[in-house]
Amino acid sequence: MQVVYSDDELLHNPLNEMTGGEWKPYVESPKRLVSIKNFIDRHPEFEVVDPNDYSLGPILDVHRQDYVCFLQSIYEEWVAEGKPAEACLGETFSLPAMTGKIDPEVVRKTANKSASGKMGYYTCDLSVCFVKNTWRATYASAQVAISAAHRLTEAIVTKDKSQSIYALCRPPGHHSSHQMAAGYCFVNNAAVVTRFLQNYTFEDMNKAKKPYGFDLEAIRKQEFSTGTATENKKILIVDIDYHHGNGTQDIFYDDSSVFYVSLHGFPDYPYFTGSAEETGRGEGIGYNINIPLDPKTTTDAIYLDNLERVLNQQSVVDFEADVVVVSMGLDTWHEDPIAGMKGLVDMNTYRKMGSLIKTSASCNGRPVLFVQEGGYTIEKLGDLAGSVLQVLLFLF
Ligand code: OKP
Ligand code: ZN
Repeated sequence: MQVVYSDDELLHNPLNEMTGGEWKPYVESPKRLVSIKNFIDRHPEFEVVDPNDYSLGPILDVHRQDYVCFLQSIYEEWVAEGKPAEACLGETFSLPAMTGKIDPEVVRKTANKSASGKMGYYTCDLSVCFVKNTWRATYASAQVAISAAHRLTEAIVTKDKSQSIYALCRPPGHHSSHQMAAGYCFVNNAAVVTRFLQNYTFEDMNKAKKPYGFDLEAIRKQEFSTGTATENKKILIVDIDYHHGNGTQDIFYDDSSVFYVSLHGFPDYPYFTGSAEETGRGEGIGYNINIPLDPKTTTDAIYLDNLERVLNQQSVVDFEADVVVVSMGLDTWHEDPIAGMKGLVDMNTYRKMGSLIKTSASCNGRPVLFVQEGGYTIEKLGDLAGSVLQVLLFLF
């Protein structure tokens, strides 16, 4: 199995985050990725490949342009205002201003007048701390995911037998929405690949491809390509991260061409989404399934039973996805320092998750793109990822 990875992803390394009222060491550390990469390097079934560079185009198919400019420049502006270099975090949040009384464009303009205003406008918690290279790592993480989508498309077009691939992404993405950074996430990698697969033909992808090399000035001036695909591919997103992927849900909430399914600890971060009542809106009604699980009582068997049921549920099967995107968080494991289901104690459960993703009626025979999300038991992450992917290593 190919694994797309870039060293640039390690460059985002904030010191601290504010969590549960306490200033704590940043949990989403580069060590997470180093640990998974070490595991991958020890196992010859995996082949590590470099990303290409597809420009800002595919990122801008999901995220607002003013938000992407914010991601690129906020750290420099923050420091230029004389604020502490190691604590680029929100101070106020714009929600109270967004009650519909003030024109949202006026709120946006006011917020954009200061670095703190921007932080409050474009973030919604205290886990998205910016450092000098946050954008560099975020851009790399997105290019890793897009490169994996391109390679998967190549495997589909050439009828290669291994139609699954692993995008070793960091920072993660599923809490980030069109114009919001949250939960360690800045760009929603799973959403970006979903739109990339839908909007780009294989020829578009080949045209966009150039060697990856981060150059901020060049990126700022980038002329980006856009896709020309006409038939809308259907993408099933299966989010097995412990946390609800509020960003991914939000991005596709009105969309019947993307089916979002999430199993997550509930109630827990992000605390205001993830209920089973959230089923989509407009055209998207019925294309969003949340399975909230009690972290105290969910066991290996309960988790697998829920995953099996939803992946064999009629509406998901009838959707007939062209590609499955798995938001692969590894933080359901009972030992996870910030998450974890108490009763998820058997490593075999992760092998069975992979096996369900391979064999269930909704995914069977379909190409699968694994996108790395959370997971914080640093030493265990390789084993957990390897277990999920094990069944997919030699298939199709
Ligand atoms: C990102 B991903 C818990 C604090 C939680 C943010 C969690 C973001 C998780 N006490 N802070 O989905 O793994
Ligand atoms: Zn998570």
